[in-house]
Amino acid sequence: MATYTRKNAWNQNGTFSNSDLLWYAKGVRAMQARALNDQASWWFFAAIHNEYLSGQTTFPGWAYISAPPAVPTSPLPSQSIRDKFWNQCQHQSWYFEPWHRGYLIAIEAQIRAIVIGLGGPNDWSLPYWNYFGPGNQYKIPPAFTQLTLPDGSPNPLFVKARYGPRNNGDIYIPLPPVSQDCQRNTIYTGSNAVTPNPGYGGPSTGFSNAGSVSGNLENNPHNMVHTYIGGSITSTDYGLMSDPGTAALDPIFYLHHCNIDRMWASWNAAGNANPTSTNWLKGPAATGGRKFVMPMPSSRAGWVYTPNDMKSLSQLNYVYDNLSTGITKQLVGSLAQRLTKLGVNLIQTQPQPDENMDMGGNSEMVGANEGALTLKNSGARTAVRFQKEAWAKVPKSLMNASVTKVPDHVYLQLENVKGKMDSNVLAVSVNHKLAGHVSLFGLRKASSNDGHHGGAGLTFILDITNLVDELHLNNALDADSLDVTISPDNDIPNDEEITVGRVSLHRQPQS
Ligand SMILES: [Cu+2]
Repeated sequence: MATYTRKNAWNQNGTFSNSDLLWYAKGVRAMQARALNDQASWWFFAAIHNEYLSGQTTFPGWAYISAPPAVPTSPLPSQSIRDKFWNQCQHQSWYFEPWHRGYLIAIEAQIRAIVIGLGGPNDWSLPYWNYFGPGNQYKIPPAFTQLTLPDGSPNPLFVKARYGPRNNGDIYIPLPPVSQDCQRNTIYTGSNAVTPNPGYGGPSTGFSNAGSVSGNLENNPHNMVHTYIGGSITSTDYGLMSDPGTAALDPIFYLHHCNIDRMWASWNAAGNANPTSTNWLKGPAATGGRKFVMPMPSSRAGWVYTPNDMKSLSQLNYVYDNLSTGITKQLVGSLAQRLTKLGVNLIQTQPQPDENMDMGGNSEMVGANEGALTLKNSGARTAVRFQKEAWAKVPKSLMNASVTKVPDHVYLQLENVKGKMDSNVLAVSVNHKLAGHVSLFGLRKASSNDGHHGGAGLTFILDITNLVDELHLNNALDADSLDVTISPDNDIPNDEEITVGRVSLHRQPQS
């Protein structure tokens, strides 16, 4: 059934000798030549993802973006067209994967139609940027950083506001902290021995243009790659990729998402299942939310799709030339490793059942800090105090560890993180050991009062099970608190504030 093959953008060293990239550039140029209110324009497509066209009187308002690209802010399409198509992207949600798959199919169809019209190959397909690939592939393909095409005309793939992880215009993905560990997860929504909360694909939500908790694929690599590509210089000049309301203006956006889509396909190909609940399959429209709908070259009215239509590449007309990520799932292996470390004799090991627990379903809060924290450049430090009785179950479960009594999982939660600048990554440490990194992609939207959650901000769930195991082995769990430090990767400008509502600690029993 497959007619189209999406290939690695680093073929021919990621230069314009790779004809997929050269035709992409020509397609982007043609879409950029169309007006904002043309449903087949570059600008309209970026607004389908998310936009800052009205009510924003400074950057990231689209009128304040420094060219290139020169972003038009008029003529606006009618209100009904905007309500139907714009601000659809699904984030912090189990719809993240299927919504973006349909979005890629739609822009690929637009560009393919242009390529064919210009006499190019009629099977042109969107290339992907696999930053996890060998050699130089962690760097942005060079075709995106040159000022001109081979014929000397301006390169539409070049974007000024793309600053990179060191904010100096050098665009690459730092590995680690960006990783594809999420590919080891075995549950789309929920958790088990190898899948930390809230699961690979994200928490069950309704229509979620800006939400609260990202799934593991969305959190890392997706969100991390966004903020590392975008970066920032000041609070009034940060990279387009750093914020969902400007991200799809940068042509690298679609190659990044193509890789995320490839990872999802790879995860399914490894035998992991998508949700089977009708709420997921039918999408938010089935319960009164908006429809997923895209303009198509063949249909001005738009193509309506559901997660059920997107759930497997076998139903669609494209494939990836390569689905390997170099990560294999090790369900029993990683549990065995944990138990061995805790001194459990594994001789009678039986395979663990693949439990599918809903996020937070059986978890219990076992500690918290005093309350809100403000993050400055120097970061923030807080004591997460144990709630004695509840916490006592954690060390107890560790002491009683056996093959049939798998000890608790422990999560640290940064709740209701709010602010206006998405272009940052926070490093979180517990008792001076790194617990993980989180990207603030989506922070502004999630913090604004007109957001769907009324500005609740982003919440991050860090799996600190191994760290707590380590403390237990070092007899360091008899203190009355954990010491948590949060350090920003990028400077937080003086006029900006990032707040953390609360830092809390949770246990999740495994048996
Ligand atoms: Cu994205």
